[in-house]
Amino acid sequence: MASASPAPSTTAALSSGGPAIVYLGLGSNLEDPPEQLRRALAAIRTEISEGDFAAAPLYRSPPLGGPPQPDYCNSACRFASSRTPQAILAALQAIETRHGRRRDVHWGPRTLDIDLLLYGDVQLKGPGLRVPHPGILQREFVLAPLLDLNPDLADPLSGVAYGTTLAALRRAQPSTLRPWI
Ligand code: A4P
Ligand code: MG
Repeated sequence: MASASPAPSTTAALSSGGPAIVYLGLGSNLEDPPEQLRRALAAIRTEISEGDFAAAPLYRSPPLGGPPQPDYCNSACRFASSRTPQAILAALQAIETRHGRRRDVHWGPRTLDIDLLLYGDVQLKGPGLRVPHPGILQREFVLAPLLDLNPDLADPLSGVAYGTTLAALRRAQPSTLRPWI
């Protein structure tokens, strides 16, 4: 499902006044996780993306935090959008709800979780929406698919390349990420 086209520059997208380049992270560990992600990626492509859509491969990773629960299927996608970050979050939550998402246990098992990881270089610190998503820097299952989509991506706050962050994470602890087969 990955696209061969080069990743557009987030800076160029916003400074030109055009659509923002948006990156999302997806996760599922209930009710056929890879199928949940494939259906969600198709819905994002047809309902939200306005172009330049690309999806990363599917990965398997052990659950980070929360109660004992099955392994996760994780991935990420990228697209251009002229919607606001808030409107994108609302559209993502509608897709999650259609996939039977329930919010009863924090970090509990879920049919589908879609996080807004990056919206160009924009920084938001509201109670209902934080961008860049605060979990990016600590999570191999987020960083690896992000870098599949664009190996040159850097943290908008610090300017540090995500590739450097991922390499440091993997030096600190062995990789637990596997292709989803
Ligand atoms: N919210 C704020 N900023 C954002 C954003 N950038 N994107 C708010 C999406 N949502 C954002 O999210 C709770 C609230 O966060 C939303 O109402 C929204 O307004 P949620 O999806 O309802 O609940 P959650 O996912 O349980 O909480 P949270 O804190 O978002 O958890 P994460 O960070 O999504 O982590 N282990 C593995 N291996 N793979 C995983 O995918 N995921 C989690 C959940 C834990 N462990 C995991 C994985
Ligand atoms: Mg979430």
